[in-house]
Amino acid sequence: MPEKIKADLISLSEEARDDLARAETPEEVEALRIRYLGKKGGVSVLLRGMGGLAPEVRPEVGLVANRVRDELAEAIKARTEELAARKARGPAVDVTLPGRRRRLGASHLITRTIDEITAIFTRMGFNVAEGPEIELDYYNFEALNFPKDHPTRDMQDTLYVSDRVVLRTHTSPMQVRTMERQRPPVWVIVPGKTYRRDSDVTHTPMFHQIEGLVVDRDITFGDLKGVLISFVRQFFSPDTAVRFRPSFFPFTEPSAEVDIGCVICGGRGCRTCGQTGWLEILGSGMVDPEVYKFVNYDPDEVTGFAFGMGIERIAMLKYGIDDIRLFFENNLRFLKQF
Ligand code: 2NM
Repeated sequence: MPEKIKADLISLSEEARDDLARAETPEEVEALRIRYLGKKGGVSVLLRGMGGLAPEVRPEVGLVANRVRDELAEAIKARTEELAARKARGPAVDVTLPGRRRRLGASHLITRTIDEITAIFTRMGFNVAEGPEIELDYYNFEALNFPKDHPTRDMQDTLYVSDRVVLRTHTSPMQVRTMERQRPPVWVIVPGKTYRRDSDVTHTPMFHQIEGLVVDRDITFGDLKGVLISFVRQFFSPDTAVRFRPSFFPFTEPSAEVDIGCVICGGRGCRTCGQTGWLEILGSGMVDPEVYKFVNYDPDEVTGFAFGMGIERIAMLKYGIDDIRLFFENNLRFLKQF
């Protein structure tokens, strides 16, 4: 009989310790204290059974009961302190876990195309200039030899800020500013945002251009052809077909548009090239002597050529994109393809 009570006390003690190890809050620990050590708790109930024991074995059982009670009280105190300390430490941090990877951003296809074109021209000796998008009518039209009644000046095509101020319709005004500031030789390209009142699958009100300008003694149309053919073959491919077709711009004379063999059909004729086998990619020409008058260059001393291209258009052709608006929707599933 005493052996039975002693065994019960010991297994009660073990059960209490297991429960205690699983207790995660002070409330759970308190509930266990009441269950095992309270007036109606497990240890007290067992000790009440001592009444049935022979007087000479009672001290021996009492000794075990006291030890179990003291040890449990000690374990409860330890668990309470441990939970308090854990709470004070805050949430556990496993410093051995691998770090969280940050997703890297990437340059937009338009930015990358500008960078690529800029790199081709800087390798040929061009400098890069940037300037205001809000521009005086004087630099955007007047100094570029646009007649007062030129259709592009119409409210239909140009975004006016006031009578004298426009959102630049091309980056050429910065080339006039460059010529105002420095004497020849000038080798400059101007990338940047430009604005026109236009909106459909091939036009957006804001788009990007790169224009180039070379002015020095003895610059010829042959220099223009050499620079632009070299550019086209570096940007598209070394065997791209190139042709120069007469055109007109107010600020160049003579003027030429540059076509490349259609990158879609290889020149056989398709929807993209309108069955011609050719795609127009840029405009160019020898700077009109009239322009030099505005910047105090002497047309008898210097000659030069200039060219301009739309970045979106050239990127659409290179990457086979059929709607310009895709560049501005910021749909990552589109942008991540390139
Ligand atoms: C083009 C086509 C042809 C051009 C001319 C000038 C300047 F300032 F020198 F007169 N800048 N850009 C030019 C010439 C631009 O874009 C289609």
